[in-house]
Amino acid sequence: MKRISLTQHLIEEQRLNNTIPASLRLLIEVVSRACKTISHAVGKGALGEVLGSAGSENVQGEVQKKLDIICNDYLLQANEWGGHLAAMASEEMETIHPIPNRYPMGEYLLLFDPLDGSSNIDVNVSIGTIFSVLKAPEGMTTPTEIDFLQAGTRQVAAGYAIYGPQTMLVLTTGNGVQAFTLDREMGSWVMTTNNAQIPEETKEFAINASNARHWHPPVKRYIDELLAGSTGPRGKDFNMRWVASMVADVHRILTRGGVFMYPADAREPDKPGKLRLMYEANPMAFLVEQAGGAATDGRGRIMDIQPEKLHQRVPVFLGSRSEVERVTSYHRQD
Ligand code: P6P
Repeated sequence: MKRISLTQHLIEEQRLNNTIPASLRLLIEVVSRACKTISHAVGKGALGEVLGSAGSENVQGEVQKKLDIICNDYLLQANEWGGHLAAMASEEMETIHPIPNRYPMGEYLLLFDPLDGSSNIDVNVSIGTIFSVLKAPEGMTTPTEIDFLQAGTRQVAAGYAIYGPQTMLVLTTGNGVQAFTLDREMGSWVMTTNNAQIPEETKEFAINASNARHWHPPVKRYIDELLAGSTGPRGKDFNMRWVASMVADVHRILTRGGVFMYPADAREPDKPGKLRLMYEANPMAFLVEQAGGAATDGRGRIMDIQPEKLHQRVPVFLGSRSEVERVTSYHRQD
């Protein structure tokens, strides 16, 4: 079977389908190259002297791993000089990172979680890089945080790299979802899935069940029904998975269906869940919707949310459309 490379796919999207301009093609190529570098660093593990804590905390108050910082730097360095970006934002940086004056400023804003699931790094479980691309507002001269506060529907591209048994890049530019597997011998991304589709129905759900006693009633009702299986109102048995690496859980759902949930709960009533809107929920929601699935915060479409803060959190329910619609309807009835 003749497979095409990421480069050929992007050039065809630009030239044949006219869906992406050359500057966005360059941006995606640069990000994909940085993900290859990250894959190499992650793959070394202890041999690379890069495991363990960095002894610092990020803006989220989370302990940073050495690799969190290394991978953040890889993405900054790779994207600074190309002339395609105006600024970047990252889970690992409190404020935005404007392109240095010595480089030309481009028309895009890049947001990323450089190494999502980093609690899994030291135990050799799949982790990933998540990215989201927005256009800088017309007439913007000096980027500020406010320029990033755009709803998820304004994303022009989104994707993730997953560093697992295979290293893969999963991407959308608004024209379906394509997956590329890294051919390590050639150093190239090769398309292995074109137009990924999430099955409407599923028997698999993903949630951190250790938080069950803290869940709000709509989540508790929904999960209790799944656990009741064929003896309960759903009339069928369900299976559970929880990798605690959003990229790995979402990749499984994009591959074979399922529903992923990180709800708000009673532990911290003012905290709307754990996941961040701008560089985790929005890019994953774009991918999931482009693959025929759904993504809500329990009440409304995640991609319709008007952001107020760069690092704001949001409850996440995403995956197979029928299940997301069901759990969302339970919230609306609450
Ligand atoms: P918990 C990883 O730290 C992350 O941000 C997501 O990748 C993952 O889905 C979630 O947190 C896991 O959270 O509370 O189960 O450890």
